[in-house]
Amino acid sequence: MAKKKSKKAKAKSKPAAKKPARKVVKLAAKKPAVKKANGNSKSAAPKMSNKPYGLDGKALDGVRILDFTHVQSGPTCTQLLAWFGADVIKVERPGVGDITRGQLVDVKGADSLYFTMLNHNKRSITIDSKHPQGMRVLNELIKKCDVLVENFAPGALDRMGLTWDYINKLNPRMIVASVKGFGPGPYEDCKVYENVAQCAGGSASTTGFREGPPLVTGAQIGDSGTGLHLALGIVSALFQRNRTGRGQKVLCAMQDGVLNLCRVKLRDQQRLKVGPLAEYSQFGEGVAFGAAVPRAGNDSGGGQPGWILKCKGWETDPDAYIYFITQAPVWQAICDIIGEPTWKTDPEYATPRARLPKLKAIFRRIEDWTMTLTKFEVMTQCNEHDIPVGPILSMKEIAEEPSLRATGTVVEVDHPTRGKYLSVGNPIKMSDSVSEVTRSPLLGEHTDEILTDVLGFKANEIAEIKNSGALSAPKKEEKAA
Ligand code: CAO
Repeated sequence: MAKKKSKKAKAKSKPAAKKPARKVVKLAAKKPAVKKANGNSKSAAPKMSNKPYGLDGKALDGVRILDFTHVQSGPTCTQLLAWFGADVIKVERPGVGDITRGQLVDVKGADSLYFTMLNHNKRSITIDSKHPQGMRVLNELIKKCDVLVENFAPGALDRMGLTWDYINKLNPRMIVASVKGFGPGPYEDCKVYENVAQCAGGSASTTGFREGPPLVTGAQIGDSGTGLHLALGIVSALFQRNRTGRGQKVLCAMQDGVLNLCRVKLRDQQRLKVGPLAEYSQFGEGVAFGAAVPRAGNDSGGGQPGWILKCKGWETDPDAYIYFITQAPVWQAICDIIGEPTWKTDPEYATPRARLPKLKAIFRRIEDWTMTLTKFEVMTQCNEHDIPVGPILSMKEIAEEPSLRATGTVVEVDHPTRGKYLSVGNPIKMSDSVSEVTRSPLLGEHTDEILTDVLGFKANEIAEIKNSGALSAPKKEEKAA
């Protein structure tokens, strides 16, 4: 919006030649607000807490999330926000809920681990969003919440009647955050799951061995990766709202999220134009490069050559391997540790450039040494010399690792219908916002308390809404009809 020019600005814009004799203007003695690096004025900064760190609430206390997410990408995002203290109200379809409640079920009659591990610290309310009384409840929730997070198929939220214009009118401060498979463009209407995103975002094409087909990774970079991206977008939008007073749309396309994580491969695509990628082992093997970045097997992602090597017991243990990096500054230590001291000065081995064409043979020689030791023994010996190595840890070993339990990265959670189970806690540790992991909600567990405490409905109104059927599963006969 164009602003009216101030007197001072008008005077400034006059041509220099016509400028009157310089007048000394006495500025008011009022102290200007000191601008801090974050753009807030000092006077707006809250008084510093004198409570001990970790005992003055949580980072997102007071933030309320209308959580319309399901499956993995969206729930990852809202679970993180809940761990940071947001009140996350998960809206689920009556009788059904998030589809993952019933997927990959391991304990009959109980919510699956798929669901419980992605929905900690949330509350659940069941609402049929296509029922007029359901929409009545949703309208109130929109007014009472700060953020709506959803990862429905493209268009589903609009079809419910919850368009941006509608939400923005009801609550102009609301942030509407969405995960979609693709951003605007030819594929924007497509439904997308994890592996589709891995393929469309450049991960599959660059993962696996050169001789084999593209591979998807075990890390859920499409779902959980995009959920992480979305959480950052939401927190940034909340921060901006402190200044602007208004909400905004936040969109994370899974293709974009995966590509962001594959950034180094787009780097390599451009480097191909100026020559072969010398750090890829196919260079040393004399195999020509094509038009696109190839799959690099277990080559190191950075400029330091690395490979996965067998360790003692590999014949029977599929995880008896170690990732070994021949970092240039510790090359001399590597030569000593594997028993090839002459390689330290031999011009055929002494420099990274000389080693590049023979990396395969060098790693084979290092493997002769690693195969004499367990992966943990290799790690101990290498760490003494600052040689970077990574033991291939199985999920069993990770689950049993005491240090991960001690930090709360792996936590044991109790659940009323399934009993104790292991989960991954908040991987982001904050000294003044400590995360406790509480169990996921049962379907609709908090419906009454949300209607009463959050939305302030009176008993007769609650009865009216409930009797309408908007919060419960349709009866069998209705379903069949
Ligand atoms: N009350 C009434 N209806 C509800 C409801 C509620 N509380 N919650 C959901 N629904 C309805 C939706 O309105 C939608 O109905 P319409 O198609 O008639 O508009 C319907 O449930 C199904 O929603 P959906 O299309 O999102 O679900 P799906 O199982 O068919 O698709 C998925 C799942 C993940 C492919 C799709 O949601 C999607 O592409 N999401 C975006 C990308 C994404 O997040 N993918 C990652 C998922 S994790 O691997």
